[in-house]
Formats: sequence, C-alpha cells, structure tokens
Amino acid sequence: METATWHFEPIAGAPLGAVAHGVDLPDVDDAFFEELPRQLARHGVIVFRDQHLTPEALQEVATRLGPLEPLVLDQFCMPGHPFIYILSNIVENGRPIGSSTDGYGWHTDQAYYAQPTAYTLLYGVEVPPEGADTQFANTRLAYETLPPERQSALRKLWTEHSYMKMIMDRAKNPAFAGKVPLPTPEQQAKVPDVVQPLVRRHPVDASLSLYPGGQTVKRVVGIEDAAAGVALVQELLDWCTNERFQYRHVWSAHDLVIWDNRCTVHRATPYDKERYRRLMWRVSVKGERPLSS
Ligand SMILES: O=C(O)CCC(=O)C(=O)O
Ligand SMILES: [Fe+2]
Repeated sequence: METATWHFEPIAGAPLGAVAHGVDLPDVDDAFFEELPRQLARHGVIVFRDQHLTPEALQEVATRLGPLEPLVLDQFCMPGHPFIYILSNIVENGRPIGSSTDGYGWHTDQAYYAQPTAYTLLYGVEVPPEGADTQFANTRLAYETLPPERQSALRKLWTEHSYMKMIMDRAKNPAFAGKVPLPTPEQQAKVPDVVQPLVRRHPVDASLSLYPGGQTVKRVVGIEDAAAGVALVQELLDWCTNERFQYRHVWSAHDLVIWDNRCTVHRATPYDKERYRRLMWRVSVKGERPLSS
C-alpha cells in the first residue's frame, strides 16, 4: 500500500498554525485534499514553503477547497484570471498592478459578504527582505479563554457589516491618501450590508470562535448606540489579537499560506514601499452562510 509522504507539523510555540511538509502543489493525492479542511479547522493557518505555482496551479489548489469567489475591486484581478487578486506596490506603465492598501488592521476576509470567504490562499511571488509580515490570531482560543457567562452573552449577539464603512474609514487614513479606489456604483451594488453572528460555529468541527470582523462592523444588532456596539466589537478584536493568541508569518518568496477565516483574524504589516517590491497573488474560496452557535 502506498503511504502518504506528506504531514502537518504544528508551528512550535505558536498558538495556531502548522507547516505542511512533503507537498509539491498542486500534485498531491486526493487524501491530502480531504484532510486539508480538517487541518485548517484545527490549526487555522497552514504554511507551504517553496511552492512553485503558476496562476493556474494556484487556482487549482483553491478549487479543491471550494468554489472561488469574485472580488469587489475587479481592477486588481490578474488579467485573464479573474479569481486571482493582486496585492502589490508595483506600478507598471503608470498604473498600479495591484492593491497596496488591503489588509491593514485586524480582520477576517470579506466578512461583508453574506457568505464570507472560508479560505484565503496567499502566495508570495516577490517579497521584501524586511517588513510585510502577516500576523494571525486564534479567535477560537480567544473565545474559549473567556469566562462561560461572557461566552453565553456574546453568543446572543449579531453584528452588521458594511463594505462601504470599511472603504470610507480606509480612505480617511493619511497613510493611504489618494490610494484608496472608491467602488463604482456597480461594485457597491454587489455588497449590501449583512448581519453576521458574533460567535461563529465552524462547519467542519463544530467548534466556536469569536467572529469580530474588523473595520466592516457598523453596529451590533439590538444595541441602540452604534458607537457603543462598535466599541464592544473592537474590545473583542483587541482581546483576540492579544500576543498570546498570535502567530506572525515572516514571508519567503514561494511561500503559500492558506488560512481559515472562520477561526482566525489576520492583518498585513507595513514595509518600505519606496524601497522594496512586493507581489502577492490571492485567491478567495467562498464559504457558507456563517452558522450561529
Ligand atoms: O498582505 C498581507 O499580508 C495580508 C493581506 C490581507 O489581509 C488579505 O489579502 O486578505
Ligand atoms: Fe485579509
């Protein structure tokens, strides 16, 4: 009988994350792709080092995890590959080839979709020698560490998410002056506000995690004072991103990192955009309508 050569190794000393060994994507046996969602649910983040992926191969890996998701700002998608979104500071012929303002501030991906992204695949094509790490935090551990009475109070709450709130907040950030593209009316029409549970049940292993979104949260349903609701969610996000729940990924070129947005939050960190180039390809896999607890 053939034995699988791949295995997953938890990242030493980190409260989430594992490295997949013995894998040359996209050519892995079916058993690997059957196991991957369970490993993603368990570890939140899976790192694959030294992968040499074409856009097609990256898309093929993503497709094994579920249906791909189109993005709102389609001007940053790779020409001919509408599901590959480009994060970059590179400007070619006077035009940015990707978005340079995505991902700053803790968040989960596309929490403003009725069916938010389940898995994000981020592939490092060119990475700066310093800066531009990606930080992750374990929102399941953050939930499990709360006192039981707080857990049951939070399980009753729902948050309203707004894509436009996130964009308008981002546009006000002086660091991004003039760099935040405002969505066209057609792009805006694709993302009406949605309501999501604040505590989310994972469809793979039924575990519970905080689901505090990020800059997209506009209010908590039932809390009259919207600012007070946003402050409550911010407090939970601060709790989740406490250092003891965190893993920081330091990129090497050809790393592929896949994360499960149902039990983690993450954020980009700055780098010297005048000095270094960064080119990342991202694919988003559509998830379920979030399950409440
Ligand atoms: O660029 C990064 O490190 C993370 C970006 C991010 O949050 C995303 O693309 O969803
Ligand atoms: Fe993100």
